[in-house]
Amino acid sequence: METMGRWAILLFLAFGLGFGLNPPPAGGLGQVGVIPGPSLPWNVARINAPQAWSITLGSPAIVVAVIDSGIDFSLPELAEVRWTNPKEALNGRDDDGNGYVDDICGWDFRDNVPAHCRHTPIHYHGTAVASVIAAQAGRVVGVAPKIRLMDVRFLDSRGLFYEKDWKKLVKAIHYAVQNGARIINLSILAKVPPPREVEEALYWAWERGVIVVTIAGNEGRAGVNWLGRYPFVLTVAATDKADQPAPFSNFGPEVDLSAPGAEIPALLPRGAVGTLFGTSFSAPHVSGVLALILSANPELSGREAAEVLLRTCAPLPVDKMGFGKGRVDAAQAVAQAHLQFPCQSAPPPVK
Ligand SMILES: [Ca+2]
Ligand SMILES: [Ca+2]
Repeated sequence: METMGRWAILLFLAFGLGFGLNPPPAGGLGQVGVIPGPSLPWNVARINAPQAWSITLGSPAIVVAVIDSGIDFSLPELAEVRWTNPKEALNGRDDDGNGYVDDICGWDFRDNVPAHCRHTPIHYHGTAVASVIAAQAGRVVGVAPKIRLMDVRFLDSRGLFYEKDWKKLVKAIHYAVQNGARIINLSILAKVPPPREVEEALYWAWERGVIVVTIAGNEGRAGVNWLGRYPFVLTVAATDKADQPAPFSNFGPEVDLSAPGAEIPALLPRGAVGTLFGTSFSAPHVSGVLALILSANPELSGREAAEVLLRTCAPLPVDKMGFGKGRVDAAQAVAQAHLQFPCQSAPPPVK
């Protein structure tokens, strides 16, 4: 017998989607590090990412897994940040023995094929999330434009998932951790409690030093959705252009910190630029800053990186509680990650 719950699992919510008028770039990639004004989105400036870039633009050794609806890496701003599996070749065999044949650049858990072989259309959500984390300068630039993004598709062509899909999420989390991701961006939510296996997978990731970043939800209410209620994930609420809590953002004691989530310019599949709203687009700012922290100091554990992140948030100028430690600040976070651990710095001069 079917249950209501079977169809009740949803997802992220991105609303007010608008498509920008920016045409595709006439040339190739812009030069990362010299960001022309029009391509520096307000949200990336607001979290002080350009100041952090004087220390690091991100390291290719730091991998963020985007468990989402798939990423369009044909876009010039994303082409070079695609994670590739160094131990896998395209030959019909599972060269690295990880259980996935020819997973040269991630896995599509929706179609159950290598990410480059997917056959169902991708929803825009994953590409937009990826763009906020790591787009290289072009029509927009992301927070950490020199890291790598692992494409781990979970959501279907409409951006949805259902109760029967929980096992896919567990596999996706395991895949990300076992193949070297240090951060997992999970801009998805569910209205019903996930099964125990999902909780165990998230805790398993945390125990291995992988930081899972997820969302508060978009109903403008006290209380966050799953997966944001777990204590061993970072749960992100949304702020707006005025550095105020976004009216649509959920909030509550489960929220760890906040990041811009309203009027976010981001790339969409096939190359349009959208203006997006939702905590789905707040979380990737946090994933990007965590990637910068670990790029500045790869020796930090996941827990230490999360502590630096939370310690350096800018307090929100509001009385409203429930938005965590405040708005993420890339410059402060990276400066602390870089300087606070002298073992990573040059040795002190000999007396
Ligand atoms: Ca493999
Ligand atoms: Ca192979």
